[in-house]
Amino acid sequence: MRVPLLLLIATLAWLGSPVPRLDAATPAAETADAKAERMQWWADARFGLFLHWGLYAVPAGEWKGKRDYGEWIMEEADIPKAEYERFASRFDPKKYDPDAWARAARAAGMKYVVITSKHHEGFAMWDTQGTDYNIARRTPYGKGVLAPLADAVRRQGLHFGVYYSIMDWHDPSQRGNKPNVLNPTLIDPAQKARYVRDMKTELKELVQQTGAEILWFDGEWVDWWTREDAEDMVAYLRGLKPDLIINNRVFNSRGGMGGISAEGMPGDFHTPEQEVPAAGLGAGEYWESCITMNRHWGYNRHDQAWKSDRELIRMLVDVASKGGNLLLNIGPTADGELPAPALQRLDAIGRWMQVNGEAIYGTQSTALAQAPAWGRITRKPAGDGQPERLYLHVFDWPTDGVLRLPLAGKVAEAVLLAEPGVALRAETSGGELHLQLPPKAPDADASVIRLTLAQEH
Ligand code: FHN
Repeated sequence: MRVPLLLLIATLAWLGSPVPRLDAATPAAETADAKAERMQWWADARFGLFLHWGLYAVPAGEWKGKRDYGEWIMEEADIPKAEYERFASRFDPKKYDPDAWARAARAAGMKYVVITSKHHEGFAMWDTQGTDYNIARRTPYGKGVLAPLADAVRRQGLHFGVYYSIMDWHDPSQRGNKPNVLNPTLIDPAQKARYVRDMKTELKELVQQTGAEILWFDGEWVDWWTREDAEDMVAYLRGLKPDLIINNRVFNSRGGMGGISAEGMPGDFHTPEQEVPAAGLGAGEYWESCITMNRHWGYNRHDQAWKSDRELIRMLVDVASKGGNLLLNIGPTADGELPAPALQRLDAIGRWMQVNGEAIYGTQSTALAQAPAWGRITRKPAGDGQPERLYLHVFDWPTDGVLRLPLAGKVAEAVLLAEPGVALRAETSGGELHLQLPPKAPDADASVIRLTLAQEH
């Protein structure tokens, strides 16, 4: 069977690049196939919503005349613990409507939601036995916000996960490493065992009370959190929920914002932050780029640097074309609302996904050495009686009406997803496929062509 030139390039590109591999959760017990099965829904999902919500939403980015803070405001504005705790008395999200948030995520084409349960500030967004520094005990709202969101998310058919910071600026076990510097924390050796027990109490509550399917660790760079601690935590969590998906930030291995761990580190997926890797990581490597919609993770009322609809749609395409997931972040307000500009962008992405979602969900990277000049390509391998399909995401519509790509295989059908009833003329010339396109792109942000490859008999 002739392998299409495009896929041959892809395979050679991939084989040439030694790729880091994360450890299966329990190396002895889980095979690569078993991990692939456990990760399948997550890998097919390709697109999720990240929510950074905590006491930092009360100051909303501003403190003593400075306006560029986010969720690090306690550290960056050097707010003493006792003063920061007083934000809790002002956290009363009366407008919180978890069903509305879940509907917005689903309408955007998102398949999972990850929300901060406890950020570095140490404030727990649910009624936990692990610390009384929590939303039920310290705020006028008087109850947790995570389980209601988890239930709402599942009512929309989506998956739910929680973010959890290992570093905790508030817990008495930890202190800053210099006067007025909280990050990274140092731990009091006499309290580490108690703090880890409290972590396990809290994480067990989160798994059992919210049904979380993803544990998104962060704040892992503290030097007192060892690989042994991480592997003990993974084993503990696997014992609670064997199919739990845990990111690579369960241990300090991501090497900064690039987020890619080296061979054999604990965790299930790599976590590039505020960036998309230049190329895919190859088969069997799971990764997710977490990116803010404006400039801050936590709500900042002055931050109007919202990414455009086009930038966000093309970012999602770029990530999927490299075989990754996009976790797109919004910081809710202290009142419990998602900012209007964020909702507008979710709506725009959702309208694009309604037409083109099949070109994102369940697709794989072609692992091309580099993307075509006119856009990106995602791929659905043959299976379940379906032939192999390539999705050509055209950002720059050809002025001469001919789209060219290095593909030697025979094409059974070429259609625009926006006009699936209209077959496009496809010709092979000099090892290239030439597609005759209509004069106007159906979608200026990204128009998608589905190529169904002929099955060799
Ligand atoms: O310090 C955090 C930051 O506040 C934010 O939560 C991001 C999101 O991935 N993670 C850490 C920085 O890598």
